[in-house]
Amino acid sequence: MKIRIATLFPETFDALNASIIGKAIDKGLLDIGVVNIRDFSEDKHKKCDDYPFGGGAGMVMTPQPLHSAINHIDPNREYLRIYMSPKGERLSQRIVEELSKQDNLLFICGNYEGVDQRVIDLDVDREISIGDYVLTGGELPAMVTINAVARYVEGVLGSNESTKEESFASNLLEYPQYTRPQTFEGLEVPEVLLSGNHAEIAKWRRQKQLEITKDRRPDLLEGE
Ligand code: 4GY
Repeated sequence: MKIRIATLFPETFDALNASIIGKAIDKGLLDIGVVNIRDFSEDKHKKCDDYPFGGGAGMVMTPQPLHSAINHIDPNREYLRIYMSPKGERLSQRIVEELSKQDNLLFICGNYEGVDQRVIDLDVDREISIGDYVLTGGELPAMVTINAVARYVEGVLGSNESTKEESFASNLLEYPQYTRPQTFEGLEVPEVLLSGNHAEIAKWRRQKQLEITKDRRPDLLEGE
C-alpha cells in the first residue's frame, strides 16, 4: 500500500519507523512518503499561514502551498485524499477496513486554526476524525489512522495475530489475557485457562466478553 502525507511537521512521522509499522516498511509492504508543505510555498519567505478573513484568533493555512503539494503528490487523482479534522466522520473499525482496501492513501494534515476551506472543497475526498477532542494538528490523527489501517495490509501482522476474528468485528470487547507466571503478586490465573479444555475456554472467554461489554460499552450490544 502506498501512503503519502502532506504536513508542515514532517519530523513527527519519524515515529512511524519504529515498531510494527517500521518492519512493514522494511519488508516493502508499506511505502510511506512524507512531504513538507512548506517546500511548495511560492511566498518569498516560504510562508504557509495568514490571518483569518472575518477576524478571530490564530492563523489559517493558506491554500497555495497545500494545493500545490497535493497536486504534486497526486496529479492524476490516484489517491484517496483524507483530511484529518474533528469535523470529519468518526473513525471506526469499519472505516479502517474500508480504507485498507485502497491502493493509495494521501493524508492531509492541518495545523493552527485549520486550512482554507477552498482546499478542502477542491482537493479532499474524505474528512475523518479520530474522536471528539481537539489536537494541535492532524499529524497524530493521521498516524493513528495509518497504524490501524496497516494492520489490515497482508503480511503486516505476524502469522499468530489476525484481523479476522477481532473483538470489534463481533461488536464485543476483548476477554482478559493471562500469561506466565501462574501466580503473580498472590493473584492466580483463572483455573479454566489451565484446563486444556478448549470448549470450556471458549465458553469462558465469550462470557467474559459479554460481561465486560455490558458493563463498559452497553451501546455495542444494542446492535448496528
Ligand atoms: N480529533 N481527529 C483531529 C484534530 C487537529 C486545527 C485541523 C481529530 O482528527 N483530527 O483534532 N485535528 C485540528 C487542528 C486544524 C486539525
